Amino acid sequence: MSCIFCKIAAGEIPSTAVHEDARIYAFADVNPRAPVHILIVPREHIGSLSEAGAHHGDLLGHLLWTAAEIAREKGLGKGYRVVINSGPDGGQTVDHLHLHLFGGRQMTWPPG
Ligand code: DGP
Repeated sequence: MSCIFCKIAAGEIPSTAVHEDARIYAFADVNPRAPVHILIVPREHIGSLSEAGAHHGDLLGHLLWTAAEIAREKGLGKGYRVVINSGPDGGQTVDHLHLHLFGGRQMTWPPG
């Protein structure tokens, strides 16, 4: 297993846990771009959103719902942003599907 997010989700590499259950793990981003910047990953290795299959629909929904749940726990009542970078043009740098949850400041649009 060489994937860094697989190792983080398995506890083999230290991280600051925010939330976890049998299917997913959420932790603080090492290079935060907002006062709240959390990564939410499936424990199952899925390389990117484009590699997710129809059978992952429930898992994808659970990842999104968990982002909203963490946002509530973090008091992000004024709003937040959830981002999935997919592939090189999408800006994905770690090849394990992950959601970014950003909050605690005004977001700008369009993203870069
Ligand atoms: P992306 O560019 O969408 O693939 O985002 C990858 C994010 O992962 C980036 O914001 C930095 C974060 N990251 C990379 N390596 C580590 C790590 O070892 N620990 C933590 N906590 N975050 C990491």
